[in-house]
Amino acid sequence: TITLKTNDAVATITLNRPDKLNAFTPLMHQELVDALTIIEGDSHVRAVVLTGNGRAFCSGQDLTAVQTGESIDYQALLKEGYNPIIEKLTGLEKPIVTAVNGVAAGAGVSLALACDLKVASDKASFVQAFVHVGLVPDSGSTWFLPRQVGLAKAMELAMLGERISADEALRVGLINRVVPHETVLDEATALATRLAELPTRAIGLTKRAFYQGMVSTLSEALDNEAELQARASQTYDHHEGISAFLEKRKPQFRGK
Ligand code: LHQ
Repeated sequence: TITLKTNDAVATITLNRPDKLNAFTPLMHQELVDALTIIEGDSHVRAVVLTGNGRAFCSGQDLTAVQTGESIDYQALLKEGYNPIIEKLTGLEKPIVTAVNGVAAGAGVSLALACDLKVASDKASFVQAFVHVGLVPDSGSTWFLPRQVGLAKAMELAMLGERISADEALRVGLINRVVPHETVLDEATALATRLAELPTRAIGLTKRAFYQGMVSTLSEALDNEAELQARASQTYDHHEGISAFLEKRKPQFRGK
């Protein structure tokens, strides 16, 4: 249900159920977590691209698999199926770029929101579809949305469930870039390749610092920064960055 390909320092995960608009199944949950675990343990991988095969990015939960809320334990489905993916994406100390190649709906939007940089095709669209099936936003959407677009817009997107274009998503701050449809994977891969050449340990720690900072006081954030900076200071790339600056040459970062 997914593919994982690694090319030099960039790993690409592709959701691969195009006939179902890449809707989630329990197998896909497991395969995504497994792929992210492999990426986590592979020190050669320094950046990740996440995209979808076919005309959609991800249509959220496969609705053909859920008839009614009575027969399936939704709490367990979220805690065991969806939440570990979101925790893995946000906890991975490597930058993740998503190439939103088409429509993202429901938990498919949450999936994109849990990535660090979001590049969307000009044909992509975003819909907080949960309300249309009588559900609350899940898989992190209640956390990400108000933080990324502000509470007023988050309420509107979630309560009305209107499908918004990539341009509108860019305007409200949901994504980073909109590119011509045919180029979306290339653009995201180029961005991931660029990130992979940067000090990716520091970038991973930056990601950690931001996520911790979102739920901490300023004093806690300051303490946390000091702790993470101590770790960053131990990296090869920090020393390389300083040396290159003083020697007036281009740094050669290694991601360690
Ligand atoms: C689908 C799906 C789909 C199956 C399109 N499943 N077949 C939920 C439940 C429980 C616990 C945990 O959490 C969750 C989280 C969630 O994600 S809830 C939200 C689930 N997702 C949705 O409600 C989105 C449903 N889909 C749509 O609204 C539309 O299909 C979108 C906006 C994604 C795309 O619209 P169109 O581009 O007009 O395509 P379409 O509607 O014609 O769909 C094409 C086919 O894909 C169609 O099948 P068919 O056999 O007629 O060609 C759809 O039935 C199928 N499909 N999404 N999620």
